[in-house]
Amino acid sequence: MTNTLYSFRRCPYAIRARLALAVSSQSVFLREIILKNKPAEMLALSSKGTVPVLQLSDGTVVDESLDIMVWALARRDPNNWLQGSFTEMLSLIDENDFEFKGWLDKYKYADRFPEHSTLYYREHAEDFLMQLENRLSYTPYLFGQKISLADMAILPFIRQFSGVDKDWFEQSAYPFLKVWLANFINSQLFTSVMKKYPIWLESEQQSIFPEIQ
Ligand SMILES: N[C@@H](CCC(=O)N[C@@H](CS)C(=O)NCC(=O)O)C(=O)O
Repeated sequence: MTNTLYSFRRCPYAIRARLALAVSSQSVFLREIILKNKPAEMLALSSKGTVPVLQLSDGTVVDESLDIMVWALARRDPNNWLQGSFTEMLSLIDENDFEFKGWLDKYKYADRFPEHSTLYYREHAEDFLMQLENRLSYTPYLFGQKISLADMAILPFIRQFSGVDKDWFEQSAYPFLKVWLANFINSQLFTSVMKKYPIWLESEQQSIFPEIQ
């Protein structure tokens, strides 16, 4: 029996989980879901109703994307994403998840938060971008010369930010961040985890992820 991942293709949390599963070659049955119509099987495993959810073959449920990343990399970490200061990486990822993501959502869905303007939300989100730009002006990746857990946990959110207003992002003053993001988006790893899967229906055959290269 193989592990099962409930996923949603465009969700940045699910993307980061798939990145770690793919790099560590942890094979899963991928169940692509629709957020508006979550399968009962997934809710029975994790009642909070967020993706990603990983069910291990021994029944263990891992329903936080970062925990899925760490679980996968602890089994196999061929590119040493876990190398470096774990505490510092977690602290930056925390800032991403608990501060930046909030501003990103408000920037993206500004019409749902009419108390302030789109510009206001974007400027708050930019505090985090500036911090990343500063780091990337010294080294090509957030924690040095090579990709780490922090890059892969944060990049899907920066990609989402860049897509809210592409024209604005393209002319924005974040040269190092833009190169870092472009390298990620053009990477084989990212392309491979963004492959489209049919929506999972109970009766349907299972999709295997990652695909054997
Ligand atoms: N802390 C969770 C957050 C996951 C999350 O919020 N995922 C979003 C999709 S990007 C979700 O499932 N939202 C529930 C919904 O929209 O109903 C994690 O890291 O896995």
